[in-house]
Amino acid sequence: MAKRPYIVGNWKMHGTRSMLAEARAIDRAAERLMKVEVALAPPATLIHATRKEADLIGVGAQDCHAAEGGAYTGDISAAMTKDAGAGFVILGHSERRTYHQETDADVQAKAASALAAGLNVIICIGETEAQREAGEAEKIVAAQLAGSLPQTPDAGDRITVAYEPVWAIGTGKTPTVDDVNAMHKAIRETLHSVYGDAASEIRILYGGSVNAQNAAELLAGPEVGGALVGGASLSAESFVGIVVAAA
Ligand code: G2H
Repeated sequence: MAKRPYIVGNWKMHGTRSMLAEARAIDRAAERLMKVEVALAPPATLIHATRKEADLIGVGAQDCHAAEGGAYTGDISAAMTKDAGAGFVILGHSERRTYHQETDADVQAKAASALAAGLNVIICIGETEAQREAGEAEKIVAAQLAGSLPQTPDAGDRITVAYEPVWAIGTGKTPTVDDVNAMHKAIRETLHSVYGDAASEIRILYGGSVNAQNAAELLAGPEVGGALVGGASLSAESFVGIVVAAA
């Protein structure tokens, strides 16, 4: 059976406890919209409280460390993330790759650690504007994906991929629907080459300036399994609009 569309809110470095009202409202809407799998990734400081406030939606983290534990001041392991109430973790977001110099190998190690700790993973990949203009987008994304995927084919049903063109993140610019479809088809091919049949289980999300107005169009492609949403996930009203568009 085909999986439900998956709509994930990535709050990035936004939110204190006052934002829990938005999580509650999103949870209530999810109850009406069971055709869609809805999740939020608040900052680490709010994972536990969000899990307590929201019964129905998935709650996840935006990063974890690859090591099981040790002298890594300020970092949080996958097991700690799970213990805080997360069911999944977003890994390899372009903001982590840019501001924390995360490599594909780092993302792969984090993904292996997260799966071992019992977390599902959302692995992010995407090309820059210069790479797209040079006609290299599919090649770059395929290489990023192959280097970032954990070597665990039996975990296909616990892995999600998010295609987020770097130039579309928080900019209000989006690729054409045809470009999204072409990229998702290419990503599916890479997944099959790495995981074989298990790749069919993996949902491929689109991320980058998704909002309630453009969601229906961006989500309509045959290989688009949902959306990873940043700015528009910060208010329940706009995020629920995207969930409605996906239903
Ligand atoms: C892309 C996305 C969420 P936004 O980073 O991961 O953010 O929807 O604000 O472009």
